[in-house]
Amino acid sequence: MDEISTPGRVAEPGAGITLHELQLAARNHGLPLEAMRYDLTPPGLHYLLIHYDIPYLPADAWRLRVDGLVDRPLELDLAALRTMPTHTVRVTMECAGNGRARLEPRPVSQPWLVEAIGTAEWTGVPLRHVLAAAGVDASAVELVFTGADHGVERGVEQDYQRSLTVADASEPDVLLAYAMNGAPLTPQHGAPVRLVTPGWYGMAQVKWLVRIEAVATPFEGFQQATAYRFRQQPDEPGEPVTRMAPRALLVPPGFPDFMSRVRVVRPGPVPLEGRAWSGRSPVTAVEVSADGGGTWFPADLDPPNMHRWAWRRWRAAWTATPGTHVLTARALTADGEEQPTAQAWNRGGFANNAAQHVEVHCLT
Ligand SMILES: Nc1nc2c(c(=O)[nH]1)N[C@H]1C(S)=C(S)[C@@H](COP(=O)(O)O)O[C@H]1N2
Ligand SMILES: [Mo]
Repeated sequence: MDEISTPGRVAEPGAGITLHELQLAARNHGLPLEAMRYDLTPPGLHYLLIHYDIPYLPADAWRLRVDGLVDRPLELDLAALRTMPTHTVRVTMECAGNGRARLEPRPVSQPWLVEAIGTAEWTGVPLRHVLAAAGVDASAVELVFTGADHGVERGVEQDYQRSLTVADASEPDVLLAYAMNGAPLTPQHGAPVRLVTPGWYGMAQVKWLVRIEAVATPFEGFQQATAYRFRQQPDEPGEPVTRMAPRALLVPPGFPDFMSRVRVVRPGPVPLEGRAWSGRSPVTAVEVSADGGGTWFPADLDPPNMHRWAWRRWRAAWTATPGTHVLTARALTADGEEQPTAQAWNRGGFANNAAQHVEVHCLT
């Protein structure tokens, strides 16, 4: 029983990742960063994060219950959902734990470096249409979303559940998505229907959605009130993790060393490119450094486009000289938020958007 009631912990200084963390990392893979060249992440390359097991949920047996404080409780099957108005949104999604493995001390959990990202076009029914059909009562303050997956986490047995305020849930781009990049959802991404909340970290985007309940008081479930809080001490309530902090990443330049993945380039011009995004205010500039953050120069950002919630490509020119270099990039947003070069530590290891460092060896 010890195994299943272990409280959240941070690793001893210098301790390597555990076999439990390796097991999580093998199930939940990241985006190979070279795939950031694609505007839309090809199927199978989008990162994955699954707390428990992928539930077996055949599409023809699936039902979505909408109940609680509503005038007309609903039970929808996939055919009923598909008769409702559809909308497609391009969304860059990132796990709130992205960057966790670089924190010191290291919170013990899924050990992401920087690769827990992906960009997909999600198609489905805007949630507000379903809420209107059910008639959410004025006394409701939140909607609780329940997935079909079940597990135990730090001793608490649970279905995966998250909530949104009625206002957040009614945003026009919040979807009950049944397609990803034009194809039915795959089992690992939440088939047959998941919630998509553009701009939010991944934990809000409940997969294998089977129930939406309108409730009169803020939801206090595990994934809302215990996990996904910014805390320095285990016993403080903490602030909730919500929207994605700004981040820029480089498409790895040159070619990799197999084991270390250190990059190798030849002397001369090396075109740099990458992506930048924020779930808060839009990214308006990216800066690049070739000396580990000592000096910065501006990158060229692709023109703003219609995809408010998707990453933007940036490019920069760099001339490599023999030796070792540390490339880094940082995103800046319209409201003046600057991606930090130092990490902001918290016990859960959330939202560590410290600028990425890419070690490059230039041959002679
Ligand atoms: N039902 C359910 N929904 C879930 C999860 C889960 O474990 N169960 N993981 C969440 C987390 S933490 C993330 S980061 C995203 C990952 O979505 P993806 O695997 O499609 O990239 O799904 C979210 N939705
Ligand atoms: Mo996540």
